[in-house]
Amino acid sequence: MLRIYGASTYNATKVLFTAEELGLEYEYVHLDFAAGEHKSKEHLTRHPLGKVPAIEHNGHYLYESASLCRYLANISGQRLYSAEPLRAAEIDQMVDLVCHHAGRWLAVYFYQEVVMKRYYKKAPDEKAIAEAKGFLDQQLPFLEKVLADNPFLCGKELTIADTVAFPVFQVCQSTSVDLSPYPSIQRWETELGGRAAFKRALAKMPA
Ligand SMILES: N[C@@H](CCC(=O)N[C@@H](CS)C(=O)NCC(=O)O)C(=O)O
Repeated sequence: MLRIYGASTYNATKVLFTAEELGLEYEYVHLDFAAGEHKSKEHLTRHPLGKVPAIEHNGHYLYESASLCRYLANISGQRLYSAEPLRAAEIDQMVDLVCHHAGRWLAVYFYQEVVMKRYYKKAPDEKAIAEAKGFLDQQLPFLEKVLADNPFLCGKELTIADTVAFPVFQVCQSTSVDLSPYPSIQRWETELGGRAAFKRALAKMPA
């Protein structure tokens, strides 16, 4: 039995998108952040920091979105991943690159321009956005080159690098991040956003 605990956030979307691409059967449990369900005693047994996403699989609890996507791919015969060490390392390095570099700076835009405004009624911190822009100006040209050469982040096939990377790009569509200099990233975004699995993942979560 697989259960995915989430909320309407891009980290939870990564796991639902991956599960949907893999065609896994699972139950989705939506936690109400406003009611503090993610900090409840029950949820702290699933995730020690009281965050989402987390999963329960055959009585075991696991957390951290990219690790969860890799685990789901592994229990599905490595679809979206690989049993071959070098290929797996190539996919892992792209997952890490998007989580720790480009994705991290995109998340600053989302936090400053959407979360601060919508939930805290505060103006964005322009210094934080300028810092994020500086790093993205260095990092997005690399992803543009990768996606100009191949349809997906790790070549010709969709992998967990794409399902982990895309949700943060998608939420940044409602920020001032300017992807117009990056036509291949935009082409990739359109392709992933149109996938039936991504639409099914989004449909699981309240807007
Ligand atoms: N690195 C973690 C980040 C998890 C995370 O920060 N989740 C946020 C939502 S995107 C959360 O649960 N925030 C609630 C809180 O920290 O109280 C992952 O990728 O799973």
